[in-house]
Amino acid sequence: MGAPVNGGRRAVPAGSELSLAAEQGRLADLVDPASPLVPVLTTAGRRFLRPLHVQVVGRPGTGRDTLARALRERLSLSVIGPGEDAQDAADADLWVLVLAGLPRRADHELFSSLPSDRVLAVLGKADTHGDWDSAVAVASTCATRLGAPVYPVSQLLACADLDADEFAALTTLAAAGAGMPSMAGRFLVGRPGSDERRLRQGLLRRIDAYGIDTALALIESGAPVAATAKDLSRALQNASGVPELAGPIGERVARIRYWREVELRGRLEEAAAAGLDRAGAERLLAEAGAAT
Ligand SMILES: Nc1nc2c(ncn2[C@@H]2O[C@H](COP(=O)(O)OP(=O)(O)OP(=O)(O)O)[C@@H](O)[C@H]2O)c(=O)[nH]1
Ligand SMILES: [Mg+2]
Repeated sequence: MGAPVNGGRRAVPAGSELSLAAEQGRLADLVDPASPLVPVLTTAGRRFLRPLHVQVVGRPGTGRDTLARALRERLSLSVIGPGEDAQDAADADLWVLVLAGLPRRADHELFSSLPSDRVLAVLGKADTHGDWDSAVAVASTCATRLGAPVYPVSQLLACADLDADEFAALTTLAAAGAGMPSMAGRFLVGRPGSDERRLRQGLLRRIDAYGIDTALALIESGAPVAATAKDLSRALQNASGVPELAGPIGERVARIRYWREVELRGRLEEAAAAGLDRAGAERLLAEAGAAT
Protein backbone atom coordinates (compact mmCIF):
# COMPACT_ATOMS: atom_id res chain seq x y z
CA MET A 1 0.00 0.00 0.00
CA GLY A 2 1.28 3.45 -0.88
CA ALA A 3 1.61 6.23 1.70
CA PRO A 4 -0.85 9.14 1.39
CA VAL A 5 0.02 11.55 -1.38
CA ASN A 6 0.52 15.09 -0.16
CA GLY A 7 0.89 18.04 -2.54
CA GLY A 8 2.36 15.89 -5.29
CA ARG A 9 4.85 14.37 -2.85
CA ARG A 10 4.25 11.40 -0.67
CA ALA A 11 4.25 11.90 3.09
CA VAL A 12 7.30 10.65 4.94
CA PRO A 13 6.96 9.11 8.37
CA ALA A 14 8.97 10.95 11.02
CA GLY A 15 12.19 9.83 12.68
CA SER A 16 12.94 6.14 12.74
CA GLU A 17 9.75 5.59 10.77
CA LEU A 18 12.03 5.45 7.75
CA SER A 19 12.89 2.00 9.10
CA LEU A 20 9.19 1.34 9.72
CA ALA A 21 8.51 1.98 6.03
CA ALA A 22 11.47 -0.27 5.20
CA GLU A 23 10.12 -3.00 7.46
CA GLN A 24 6.75 -2.78 5.76
CA GLY A 25 8.42 -3.09 2.36
CA ARG A 26 7.12 0.30 1.19
CA LEU A 27 10.28 2.43 1.04
CA ALA A 28 9.89 3.16 -2.64
CA ASP A 29 6.39 4.54 -1.94
CA LEU A 30 7.99 7.43 -0.06
CA VAL A 31 9.08 9.13 -3.28
CA ASP A 32 7.46 10.06 -6.55
CA PRO A 33 7.08 6.96 -8.78
CA ALA A 34 9.16 8.71 -11.47
CA SER A 35 12.03 9.49 -9.06
CA PRO A 36 15.40 7.89 -9.87
CA LEU A 37 15.45 7.01 -6.18
CA VAL A 38 12.85 4.27 -6.74
CA PRO A 39 15.40 1.59 -7.79
CA VAL A 40 17.81 2.73 -5.05
CA LEU A 41 15.08 2.43 -2.42
CA THR A 42 13.85 -0.87 -3.83
CA THR A 43 17.32 -2.41 -3.56
CA ALA A 44 18.00 -0.83 -0.16
CA GLY A 45 14.58 -1.99 1.07
CA ARG A 46 15.26 -5.56 0.00
CA ARG A 47 18.58 -5.43 1.83
CA PHE A 48 16.94 -3.99 4.93
CA LEU A 49 14.58 -6.96 5.03
CA ARG A 50 17.24 -9.65 4.57
CA PRO A 51 17.21 -12.36 7.27
CA LEU A 52 19.25 -11.78 10.40
CA HIS A 53 22.76 -12.88 9.55
CA VAL A 54 25.09 -14.28 12.21
CA GLN A 55 28.82 -14.86 12.04
CA VAL A 56 30.33 -17.41 14.42
CA VAL A 57 33.86 -16.50 15.47
CA GLY A 58 36.39 -17.92 17.91
CA ARG A 59 39.74 -19.62 18.15
CA PRO A 60 40.21 -22.75 16.00
CA GLY A 61 38.90 -25.92 17.61
CA THR A 62 36.37 -24.20 19.87
CA GLY A 63 33.48 -25.79 17.98
CA ARG A 64 32.66 -22.93 15.62
CA ASP A 65 31.42 -25.05 12.71
CA THR A 66 29.27 -27.13 15.05
CA LEU A 67 27.82 -23.98 16.62
CA ALA A 68 27.07 -22.53 13.19
CA ARG A 69 25.15 -25.71 12.38
CA ALA A 70 23.37 -25.63 15.76
CA LEU A 71 22.22 -22.03 15.23
CA ARG A 72 20.94 -22.90 11.77
CA GLU A 73 19.15 -26.05 12.86
CA ARG A 74 17.76 -24.95 16.22
CA LEU A 75 17.14 -21.24 15.70
CA SER A 76 16.66 -21.17 11.89
CA LEU A 77 19.22 -18.40 11.58
CA SER A 78 21.29 -17.50 8.56
CA VAL A 79 24.82 -18.25 9.81
CA ILE A 80 28.36 -18.30 8.54
CA GLY A 81 31.09 -20.20 10.24
CA PRO A 82 34.89 -19.89 10.04
CA GLY A 83 36.55 -19.44 6.68
CA GLU A 84 33.34 -18.93 4.73
CA ASP A 85 32.69 -16.34 2.07
CA ALA A 86 34.20 -12.93 2.93
CA GLN A 87 31.27 -11.05 1.37
CA ASP A 88 28.91 -13.07 3.54
CA ALA A 89 30.99 -12.10 6.56
CA ALA A 90 30.80 -8.43 5.60
CA ASP A 91 27.00 -8.71 5.74
CA ALA A 92 26.91 -10.04 9.30
CA ASP A 93 24.81 -8.14 11.80
CA LEU A 94 25.38 -10.28 14.87
CA TRP A 95 28.56 -12.00 16.02
CA VAL A 96 28.68 -15.04 18.27
CA LEU A 97 32.06 -15.49 19.95
CA VAL A 98 32.74 -19.06 21.08
CA LEU A 99 34.97 -19.54 24.11
CA ALA A 100 36.40 -22.93 25.02
CA GLY A 101 37.17 -22.03 28.65
CA LEU A 102 38.35 -18.94 30.50
CA PRO A 103 39.12 -16.24 27.92
CA ARG A 104 42.70 -16.08 26.72
CA ARG A 105 44.40 -13.04 25.24
CA ALA A 106 43.27 -14.00 21.71
CA ASP A 107 39.66 -14.24 22.92
CA HIS A 108 39.85 -10.80 24.57
CA GLU A 109 41.34 -9.33 21.39
CA LEU A 110 38.67 -10.89 19.22
CA PHE A 111 35.90 -9.80 21.57
CA SER A 112 37.05 -6.19 21.65
CA SER A 113 37.39 -6.12 17.84
CA LEU A 114 33.64 -6.84 17.43
CA PRO A 115 30.76 -4.34 17.67
CA SER A 116 30.00 -4.40 21.40
CA ASP A 117 26.24 -3.90 20.94
CA ARG A 118 25.85 -6.87 18.60
CA VAL A 119 28.13 -9.53 20.00
CA LEU A 120 27.10 -12.54 22.05
CA ALA A 121 29.67 -14.62 23.92
CA VAL A 122 29.07 -18.29 24.62
CA LEU A 123 31.02 -20.93 26.51
CA GLY A 124 31.00 -23.75 23.96
CA LYS A 125 31.34 -27.49 24.66
CA ALA A 126 29.63 -26.89 28.01
CA ASP A 127 29.04 -30.66 28.18
CA THR A 128 32.75 -31.24 28.73
CA HIS A 129 32.74 -29.67 32.20
CA GLY A 130 31.40 -32.81 33.88
CA ASP A 131 28.02 -31.44 34.85
CA TRP A 132 26.00 -28.47 33.69
CA ASP A 133 26.36 -26.55 36.98
CA SER A 134 30.15 -26.57 36.57
CA ALA A 135 29.78 -25.18 33.05
CA VAL A 136 27.46 -22.46 34.39
CA ALA A 137 30.10 -21.57 37.02
CA VAL A 138 32.87 -21.39 34.38
CA ALA A 139 30.62 -19.27 32.12
CA SER A 140 30.03 -16.92 35.03
CA THR A 141 33.80 -16.49 35.59
CA CYS A 142 34.20 -15.94 31.82
CA ALA A 143 31.52 -13.23 32.03
CA THR A 144 33.34 -11.45 34.85
CA ARG A 145 36.63 -11.52 32.91
CA LEU A 146 35.02 -10.41 29.66
CA GLY A 147 32.69 -7.85 31.23
CA ALA A 148 29.71 -9.26 29.30
CA PRO A 149 27.26 -12.14 29.73
CA VAL A 150 28.52 -15.56 28.64
CA TYR A 151 26.00 -18.33 27.92
CA PRO A 152 26.97 -21.99 28.34
CA VAL A 153 26.05 -24.11 25.31
CA SER A 154 26.77 -27.59 24.03
CA GLN A 155 26.64 -27.09 20.29
CA LEU A 156 27.21 -30.83 19.87
CA LEU A 157 24.06 -31.76 21.83
CA ALA A 158 22.15 -29.06 19.97
CA CYS A 159 22.84 -31.08 16.80
CA ALA A 160 21.90 -34.45 18.37
CA ASP A 161 20.28 -36.65 15.73
CA LEU A 162 20.33 -40.24 16.97
CA ASP A 163 19.47 -43.02 14.54
CA ALA A 164 17.47 -46.16 15.32
CA ASP A 165 20.59 -48.29 15.95
CA GLU A 166 22.05 -45.77 18.36
CA PHE A 167 18.74 -45.47 20.17
CA ALA A 168 18.43 -49.26 20.43
CA ALA A 169 21.99 -49.52 21.79
CA LEU A 170 21.32 -46.82 24.39
CA THR A 171 18.07 -48.55 25.40
CA THR A 172 19.92 -51.87 25.84
CA LEU A 173 22.61 -50.19 27.92
CA ALA A 174 20.02 -48.45 30.08
CA ALA A 175 18.11 -51.72 30.61
CA ALA A 176 21.37 -53.35 31.74
CA GLY A 177 21.86 -50.49 34.21
CA ALA A 178 25.14 -49.57 32.49
CA GLY A 179 26.16 -45.98 33.17
CA MET A 180 28.69 -43.90 31.29
CA PRO A 181 32.15 -44.70 32.75
CA SER A 182 33.98 -41.66 34.13
CA MET A 183 36.82 -42.41 31.69
CA ALA A 184 35.20 -42.07 28.25
CA GLY A 185 37.73 -44.55 26.79
CA ARG A 186 36.25 -47.32 28.95
CA PHE A 187 33.00 -46.93 27.03
CA LEU A 188 34.77 -48.28 23.96
CA VAL A 189 34.30 -51.99 24.65
CA GLY A 190 34.08 -54.54 21.85
CA ARG A 191 36.63 -55.83 19.39
CA PRO A 192 38.33 -53.11 17.32
CA GLY A 193 36.44 -52.93 14.04
CA SER A 194 33.38 -54.71 15.47
CA ASP A 195 29.87 -53.27 15.02
CA GLU A 196 29.55 -52.74 18.75
CA ARG A 197 32.80 -50.78 18.91
CA ARG A 198 31.93 -48.71 15.85
CA LEU A 199 28.53 -47.86 17.27
CA ARG A 200 30.04 -46.78 20.60
CA GLN A 201 32.67 -44.70 18.79
CA GLY A 202 29.86 -43.09 16.81
CA LEU A 203 27.92 -42.27 19.96
CA LEU A 204 30.97 -40.64 21.55
CA ARG A 205 31.64 -38.64 18.41
CA ARG A 206 28.03 -37.57 18.00
CA ILE A 207 26.88 -36.83 21.57
CA ASP A 208 30.03 -37.41 23.66
CA ALA A 209 30.16 -38.69 27.23
CA TYR A 210 27.75 -36.19 28.77
CA GLY A 211 25.21 -36.80 26.01
CA ILE A 212 25.42 -40.56 26.53
CA ASP A 213 25.09 -40.14 30.29
CA THR A 214 22.10 -37.81 29.90
CA ALA A 215 20.47 -40.11 27.34
CA LEU A 216 20.86 -43.16 29.62
CA ALA A 217 19.41 -41.27 32.58
CA LEU A 218 16.44 -40.10 30.51
CA ILE A 219 15.72 -43.61 29.20
CA GLU A 220 16.07 -45.12 32.70
CA SER A 221 13.64 -42.57 34.12
CA GLY A 222 11.05 -43.79 31.62
CA ALA A 223 10.37 -40.19 30.66
CA PRO A 224 8.16 -39.83 27.56
CA VAL A 225 10.82 -37.48 26.14
CA ALA A 226 13.02 -40.57 25.70
CA ALA A 227 10.43 -42.81 24.03
CA THR A 228 11.89 -42.75 20.51
CA ALA A 229 15.17 -41.80 18.82
CA LYS A 230 13.54 -38.60 17.64
CA ASP A 231 12.17 -37.71 21.08
CA LEU A 232 15.48 -38.42 22.76
CA SER A 233 17.37 -36.33 20.19
CA ARG A 234 14.92 -33.50 20.82
CA ALA A 235 15.42 -33.79 24.59
CA LEU A 236 19.21 -33.57 24.13
CA GLN A 237 18.84 -30.59 21.81
CA ASN A 238 16.63 -28.88 24.39
CA ALA A 239 19.24 -29.51 27.10
CA SER A 240 22.03 -27.93 25.00
CA GLY A 241 21.57 -24.31 26.03
CA VAL A 242 21.24 -23.30 22.38
CA PRO A 243 17.44 -22.71 22.42
CA GLU A 244 18.07 -20.29 25.34
CA LEU A 245 20.13 -18.08 23.02
CA ALA A 246 16.90 -16.95 21.36
CA GLY A 247 16.30 -14.51 24.25
CA PRO A 248 19.64 -12.64 24.15
CA ILE A 249 19.58 -12.65 20.34
CA GLY A 250 16.08 -11.14 20.44
CA GLU A 251 17.34 -8.42 22.79
CA ARG A 252 19.81 -7.33 20.13
CA VAL A 253 17.29 -7.05 17.31
CA ALA A 254 16.61 -3.36 18.02
CA ARG A 255 20.33 -2.58 17.64
CA ILE A 256 20.51 -4.63 14.46
CA ARG A 257 17.55 -2.68 13.09
CA TYR A 258 19.27 0.57 14.08
CA TRP A 259 22.45 -0.35 12.17
CA ARG A 260 20.41 -1.42 9.16
CA GLU A 261 18.78 1.99 9.21
CA VAL A 262 22.24 3.60 9.37
CA GLU A 263 23.15 1.63 6.24
CA LEU A 264 19.92 2.69 4.57
CA ARG A 265 20.64 6.35 5.29
CA GLY A 266 24.11 5.81 3.87
CA ARG A 267 22.56 4.66 0.56
CA LEU A 268 20.35 7.76 0.53
CA GLU A 269 23.30 10.03 1.25
CA GLU A 270 25.24 8.44 -1.62
CA ALA A 271 22.23 8.89 -3.92
CA ALA A 272 21.92 12.54 -2.90
CA ALA A 273 25.66 13.09 -3.47
CA ALA A 274 25.32 11.49 -6.91
CA GLY A 275 22.49 13.88 -7.72
CA LEU A 276 19.78 11.23 -7.93
CA ASP A 277 16.66 13.20 -6.94
CA ARG A 278 18.79 15.08 -4.44
CA ALA A 279 15.78 16.95 -3.07
CA GLY A 280 13.83 13.73 -2.52
CA ALA A 281 16.77 11.98 -0.84
CA GLU A 282 17.51 14.95 1.40
CA ARG A 283 13.86 15.23 2.36
CA LEU A 284 13.79 11.57 3.41
CA LEU A 285 17.01 12.00 5.36
CA ALA A 286 15.83 15.20 7.05
CA GLU A 287 12.45 13.80 7.96
CA ALA A 288 14.06 10.64 9.26
CA GLY A 289 16.10 12.79 11.61
CA ALA A 290 19.47 12.25 9.94
CA ALA A 291 20.12 15.73 8.55
CA THR A 292 20.71 17.60 11.80
N1 LIG B 1 32.03 -32.50 23.53
C1 LIG B 1 31.81 -31.59 22.60
N2 LIG B 1 32.56 -31.57 21.48
C2 LIG B 1 32.30 -30.63 20.54
C3 LIG B 1 31.28 -29.67 20.72
N3 LIG B 1 31.27 -28.87 19.62
C4 LIG B 1 32.22 -29.31 18.79
N4 LIG B 1 32.87 -30.38 19.36
C5 LIG B 1 33.96 -31.15 18.76
O1 LIG B 1 35.08 -30.31 18.60
C6 LIG B 1 35.77 -30.60 17.39
C7 LIG B 1 35.90 -29.33 16.56
O2 LIG B 1 34.61 -28.92 16.18
P1 LIG B 1 34.36 -27.81 15.02
O3 LIG B 1 32.92 -27.46 15.10
O4 LIG B 1 34.89 -28.25 13.73
O5 LIG B 1 35.22 -26.62 15.61
P2 LIG B 1 36.02 -25.47 14.83
O6 LIG B 1 36.15 -24.33 15.75
O7 LIG B 1 35.35 -25.23 13.50
O8 LIG B 1 37.40 -26.20 14.69
P3 LIG B 1 38.42 -26.34 13.46
O9 LIG B 1 37.58 -26.62 12.23
O10 LIG B 1 39.26 -27.49 13.90
O11 LIG B 1 39.15 -25.05 13.43
C8 LIG B 1 34.96 -31.70 16.70
O12 LIG B 1 35.52 -32.93 17.02
C9 LIG B 1 33.60 -31.59 17.34
O13 LIG B 1 32.87 -32.77 17.36
C10 LIG B 1 30.49 -29.72 21.92
O14 LIG B 1 29.57 -28.94 22.16
N5 LIG B 1 30.82 -30.70 22.80
MG1 LIG C 1 35.66 -26.62 11.95
